[in-house]
Amino acid sequence: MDRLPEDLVNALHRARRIMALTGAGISAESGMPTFREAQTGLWARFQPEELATPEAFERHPRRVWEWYAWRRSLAAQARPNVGHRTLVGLADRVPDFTLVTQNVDNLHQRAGSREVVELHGNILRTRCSQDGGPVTEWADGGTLPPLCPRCGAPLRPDVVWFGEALPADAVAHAWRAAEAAELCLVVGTSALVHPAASLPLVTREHGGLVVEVNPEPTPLTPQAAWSLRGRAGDVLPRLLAAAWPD
Ligand code: BV8
Repeated sequence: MDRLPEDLVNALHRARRIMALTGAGISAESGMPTFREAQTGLWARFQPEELATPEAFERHPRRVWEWYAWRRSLAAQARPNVGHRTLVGLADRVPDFTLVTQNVDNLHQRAGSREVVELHGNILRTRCSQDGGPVTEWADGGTLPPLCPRCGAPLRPDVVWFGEALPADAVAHAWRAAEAAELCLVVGTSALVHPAASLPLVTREHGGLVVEVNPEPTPLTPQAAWSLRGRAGDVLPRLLAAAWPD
């Protein structure tokens, strides 16, 4: 990634309302496999899209539960990286900053981001597959998935699977921020999953500009005013330092 565009640095410094949308790529430098990278080890033979569905949980509840237990352990071992931390620094400098993530790894919160709009839930939370309510403790009855202490139904991770609706409050919050944003900073997403992938287009429709940070081009690239070919951990700190050199 060579020099940062001057007009982008100025727009960043001047912007009063910014929305950041992050995907699995911002956690790649924390050692988290991105969602579509070939899965490793035991999980290599499965496609994430075929595991992250209600049908998979229905047919193979133990397999799906253990896949999330594996990913939860990866997330717990991972540490937020400079990309996550730079977004905390950005939030301190921009009057109205909203962080929206597709990630379920809780790394933004661990980096210090205070308000994180979680479009796809959070892998550290568990809920009852029947009443949807949160469950923080359960007996180890020897079976997997564990059973809800309230009603006996299998427990599930508090994430949004393919074919499931996103949390209405998160969607409303994200859409409001996208409409109001002067800049939508899109970091580390393949821009394939909807409705999240539509958020930058909402900013554009309302006269805002899209900035993309990704080592690869994506379907969003043609819509971006700036598409910075680089890794989040390299580009984001440089953007922050250039826009706020103090
Ligand atoms: C819904 C939680 C309706 C679980 C996830 C056709 C067209 C449009 C939509 C659809 C369609 N067919 C089906 C749909 C709907 C479907 C969808 O979008 N499918 C896609 C695949 C076409 N969407 C849904 O089902 C959604 N629900 O529509 O419901 C509805 C409405 C009302 C009532 C009932 C139903 C639900 C979608 C949510 C699914 N859950 N995650 C879990 O994590 O296990 S999505 C999953 O993908 C992850 O959350 C992930 O975040 C998300 C997006 O992936 P990315 O984050 O982009 O990650 P990816 O690996 O793809 O890319 C990484 C990127 O990082 C790459 O570009 C790479 O270049 C870059 N990168 C790598 N290293 C770095 C980097 N970038 C920067 N720095 C680096 N170092």
